[in-house]
Amino acid sequence: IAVKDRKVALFNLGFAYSAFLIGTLCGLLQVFIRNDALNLPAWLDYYQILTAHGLLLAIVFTTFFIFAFFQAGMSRTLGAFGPKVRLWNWIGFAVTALGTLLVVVMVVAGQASVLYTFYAPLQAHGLFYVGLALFVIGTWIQGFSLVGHYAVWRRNHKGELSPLFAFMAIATIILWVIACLGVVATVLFQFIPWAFGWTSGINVELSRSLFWYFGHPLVYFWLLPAYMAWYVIVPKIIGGRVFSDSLARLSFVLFILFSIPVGFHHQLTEPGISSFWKFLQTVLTFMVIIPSLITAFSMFATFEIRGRELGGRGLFGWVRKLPWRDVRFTSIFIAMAFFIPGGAGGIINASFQMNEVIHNTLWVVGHFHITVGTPVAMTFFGLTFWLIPNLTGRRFTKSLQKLAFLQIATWSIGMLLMSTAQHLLGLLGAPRRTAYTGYAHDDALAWFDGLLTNHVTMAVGGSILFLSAALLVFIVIQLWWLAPKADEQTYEAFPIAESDSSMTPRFLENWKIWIGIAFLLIALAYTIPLAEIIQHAPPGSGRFQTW
Ligand code: HAS
Repeated sequence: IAVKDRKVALFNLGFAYSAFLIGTLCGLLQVFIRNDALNLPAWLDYYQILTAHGLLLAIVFTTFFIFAFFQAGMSRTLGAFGPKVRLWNWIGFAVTALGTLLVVVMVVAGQASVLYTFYAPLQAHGLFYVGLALFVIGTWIQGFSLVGHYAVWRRNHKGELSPLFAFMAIATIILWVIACLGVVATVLFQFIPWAFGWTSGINVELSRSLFWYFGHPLVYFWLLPAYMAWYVIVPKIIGGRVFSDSLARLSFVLFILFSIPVGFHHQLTEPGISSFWKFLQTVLTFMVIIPSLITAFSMFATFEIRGRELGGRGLFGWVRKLPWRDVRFTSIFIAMAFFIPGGAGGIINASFQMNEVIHNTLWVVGHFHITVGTPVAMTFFGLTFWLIPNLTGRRFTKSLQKLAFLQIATWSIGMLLMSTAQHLLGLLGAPRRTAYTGYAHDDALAWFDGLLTNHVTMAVGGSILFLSAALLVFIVIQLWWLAPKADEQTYEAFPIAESDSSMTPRFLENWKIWIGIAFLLIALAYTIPLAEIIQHAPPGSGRFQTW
């Protein structure tokens, strides 16, 4: 990576890990509150901490990390940034950071305890929404400057497919920009006027629908960079190659098409949307499972081919040949393994009728801790172990590698305990997002007394997770400032696997086709139901719903 391009990536990482430390501390407080072991002082609110926890980890940590990864990877695969691209990356970073600080100040001030999903009828101070708008604009500036870098590369390499990393980064940015249109619309036209008192009410159903138009693809904005690591980085670390260049590109294209017109699967219990449109979006949700199945298949193929190259025999002999002692690989492998139950849980959630059982219970919290909280987060940890040394020129020493193993082991155990308890408690009816966990009823309290179906188990898992997070931040600080400087031989390279694109159809990189089809699907899934929602409570009708 060009030396001049390293700094902006490092600044993004610095923000990411600061948010990570505070966010995980808020998580620790959460599990103790739910376990009734902690009573908050009057000036601190349960929902305030829950909002901070969700925002700092799910939104701030992920987004800043993702842009650091993209900036480093785009510079690595397409060459050094030009001065304009570099400048716009910095401007974008500054705007994103400014928005984040404004949001955080409002949450700390107790003016924005509206949870990370922030849809109506909960209302925050107007400046919270201004902060959100700045955050999105900042990410767009960073995203578009990377698109500019890519456009220059394509102009200079007419007729060639771009490197797989760059292709995937651009696909993710396209997904992010289209997804944000929903949240931008609700923040600018609904929340800001409402929160500053310029309008008397807000169409609640519309705000929730626009939020989830954004909220579901948001989870793929987190997942796709992890998939980039799985497809492009992991094969290099294990000494192999990308299994299939075209399959990898196809799966990313499918995410652009199917990850957006599916938001209603978060709203299956809401009466303001008719069943037909919920059903249609449920079907489309099942389509978005396919690229993940493609990814699972590609990963197994990559591992098996490499394991056999290394001499593995028999049905599973190749498994033993994989480089288990390399924490850069092992961390990401465990992350992948967590996504098998994580993805299965998602399929349960998306099944229209079964959603009735789990909606608004702790099950959902369990689900997202084994999707974004482990497959995504632990992949990011695995990347951190070499990305920071790569950017700072320090060594990932043997003793730090041992600590890294301890860190991923504790994260895995903590998450296993916490998320299993959350799933099971959810099935027994424990609600999410409330400090009143037992319905103050003896029967309900008795259900929650099992070994795993217990808020104490959840708290034990949560505590191990916080220790693991603190350990990770310790490793990050070492890799940034304190580890010995690397020389030419020990310098951590940015691993990019070879991907044979000679047989890959060129149309896979024709973005106009995919963006066009994506908008068609969005129009199909959303036009009529959104029109109906607006019709039920048109602006100026006095029929805005505020509770
Ligand atoms: Fe989800 C709720 C449906 C994936 C995150 N989800 C949430 C929420 C979050 C979230 C944060 O339909 C809560 C939102 C809130 O606050 O209310 N989810 C799905 C479906 C998928 C899915 C169908 N979710 C994710 C991912 C997330 C995420 C990814 C974050 C990154 N989700 C739902 C639904 C709800 C929901 C409903 C609403 C529930 C409600 O009522 O509130 C699919 O994308 C999943 C497909 C994935 C697979 C797995 C493939 C496996 C792979 C691993 C291969 C492993 C290898 C290693 C190679 C089919 C790729 C081998 C190792 C060995 C040991 C063998």
